[in-house]
Amino acid sequence: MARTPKSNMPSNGGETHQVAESGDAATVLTTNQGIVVSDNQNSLKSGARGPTLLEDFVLREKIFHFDHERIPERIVHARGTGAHGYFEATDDISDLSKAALFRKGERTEVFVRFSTVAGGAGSVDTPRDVRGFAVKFYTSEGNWDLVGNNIPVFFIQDAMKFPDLVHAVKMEADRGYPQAGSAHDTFWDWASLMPETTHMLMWAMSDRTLPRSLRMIEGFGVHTFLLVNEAGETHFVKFHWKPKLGLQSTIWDEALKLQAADNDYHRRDLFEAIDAGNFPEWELGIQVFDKAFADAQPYDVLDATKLIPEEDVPVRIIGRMVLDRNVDNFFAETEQVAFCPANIVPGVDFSNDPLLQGRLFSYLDTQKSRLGTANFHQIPVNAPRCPFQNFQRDGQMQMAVPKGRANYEPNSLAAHGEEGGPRESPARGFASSTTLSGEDESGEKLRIRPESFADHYSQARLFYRSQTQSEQAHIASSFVFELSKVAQLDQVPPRMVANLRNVDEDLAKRVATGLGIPLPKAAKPAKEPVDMAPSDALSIHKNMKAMLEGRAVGILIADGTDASELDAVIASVEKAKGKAMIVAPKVGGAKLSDGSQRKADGQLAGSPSQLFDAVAIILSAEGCAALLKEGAAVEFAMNAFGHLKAIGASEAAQPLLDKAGVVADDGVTGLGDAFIKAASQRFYAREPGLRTLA
Ligand code: HDD
Repeated sequence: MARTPKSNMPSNGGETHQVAESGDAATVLTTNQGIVVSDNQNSLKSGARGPTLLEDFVLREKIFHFDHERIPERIVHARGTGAHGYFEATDDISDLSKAALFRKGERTEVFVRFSTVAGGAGSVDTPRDVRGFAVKFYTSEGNWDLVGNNIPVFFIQDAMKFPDLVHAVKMEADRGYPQAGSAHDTFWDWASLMPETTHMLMWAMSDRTLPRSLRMIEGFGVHTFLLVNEAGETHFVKFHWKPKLGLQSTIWDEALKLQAADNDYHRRDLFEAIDAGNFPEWELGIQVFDKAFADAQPYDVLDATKLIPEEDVPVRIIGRMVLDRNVDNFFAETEQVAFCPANIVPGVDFSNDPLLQGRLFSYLDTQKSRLGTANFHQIPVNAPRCPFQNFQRDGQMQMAVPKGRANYEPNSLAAHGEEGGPRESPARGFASSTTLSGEDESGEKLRIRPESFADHYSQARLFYRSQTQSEQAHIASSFVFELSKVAQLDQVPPRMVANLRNVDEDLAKRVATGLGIPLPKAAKPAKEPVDMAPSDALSIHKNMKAMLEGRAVGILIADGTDASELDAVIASVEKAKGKAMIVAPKVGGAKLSDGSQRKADGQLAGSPSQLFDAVAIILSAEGCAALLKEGAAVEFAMNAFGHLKAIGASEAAQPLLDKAGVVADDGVTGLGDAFIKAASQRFYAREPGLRTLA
């Protein structure tokens, strides 16, 4: 019994058929072979209640394709989010690099993917974790991938140790947990046995790993690279991304509560900002230095566990990057984008950093396994925007259709009037320049770590001593938190604290006291640490910008809220370029003092204050009385206070503040200008009165 459903006519299952309005080939649903589908609801059966027929190619194709939708997730950095944009060179560095993308005024299309490291693709956005910051520049001379992190150093010095690091930090092999976090036995067992991780651990235990927004993180190329100019002269270089919105992190309790409030906090924040036209922006900076400088340092510039203090080599800004377009399809673009540090353009080159050298192999290899074919470079998000051609042929999922017989060279096919294919260009081609970098490139074959990599503590100490008191307390407390999760309390934490004694005696004592263990003997360092001059660039607190731009203010209202007070707060938040979000007990909104109904952006139960940078609580006496009975309202104020945020409140809201334990300080204000000023910052001085930090 054939059925020909009409537009939106319910089928026998009560379902809706949405039928193409016209026969236009572009709007009708088809199979992958282009056959128009007449019914996308019912499989082909022998009789209305009979068995489904194998002949049903529409069903088979649909299920077959669905069965193969997932591809292996990235072994690390599986959870990420991406966006398109452009890079614009703003300074002339032709004396340093011949790369076309650095020509002043040149605009280059980019794709950026931010990620967490340890968690799976379905994990949350806000664990304590390093953030990946990978940029693909589609330059006119080919693709350059700068695959960095939001931390300028790394856990290990040699790529040989990468699988061990990743095995130790990811969920434990036998039990499959914990997901997306380093606070467990195997990570700290490994890390405490690897003193070279100490500097990176200081960063990982700091608030750098708890960013408020991906728009508020720095990015670093980590390794020392080379810049090469037209004359073939080389300089060492480190790359830095500096966010226009300044640095901002959450605090630990807030990050934990964010995991409950919004698993997608960072990707939503990035997507919505771009969608609203508030395009995130970073400056690209370089630290350039020569061999004489490198040789004079107490550390080795080829060691990825070391940074170069900005006070020693200032960061020179040479361009800006703007992310101005969200992806159209998450899988096609963000999931399939394939970064390879080996993708490099003339004018930039690799150094002999042994971690970088290992990465040059690893990424190409992983893309083949993840994307299934050596032709992954043809996927639109990966394909260069400049012409590319060679004699590589065939392979799975070959999309190009090369013409003619020229799939080898040398050939003389052109002499017979045939297409001879492309040829190498010594003048324009990439020529490795490492012989000019002054590094050791000859000698015996050795499996050895250079002596110059032996100091594992001086820069960890530099980092710790460059932090504010509040930041130091956060670092000490994170060590205590993470090591408290380790089951072998008598083994691993003492070993870790023994390492920390080489960093800073006070830090080691705080961690030991916080854990309630005796202070162990200091570990014997491979090389005695030295004191370096503290660097302000390493502190988040010294690099925050007091601004509402890019930040959100949550405004709690209820029935009876004064309409003019509410409108005034919204107007002043928006004037300061912040985002005002109304929260009410019901998403339909509240009936204001003037009788009007004001819709809410979020329902109180689902919009806790951790989602916002500051809160305003605008209530009438009756509204406040009603909210005193709502746990979520009390927590709204309590957590905003606990997370060191500004709270601007109407007078009638005072009983709610009292119940929430909010006490007066600089961050607790009325609703006027004082609130807007306070809302642009956090109140770290409040914290010692609120919780015990190590
Ligand atoms: Fe890596 C992914 C950053 C060391 C092997 N890495 C990956 C991504 C970032 C980084 C941002 C995600 C890229 C994306 O969004 O698709 N990795 C780093 C940094 C490192 C580093 C800054 C040290 C300075 N990585 C490193 C080493 C190895 C790898 C030493 C192996 C020897 N990394 C990989 C990988 C991944 C990866 C397994 C997983 C998915 C991918 O490559 O595409 O190949």
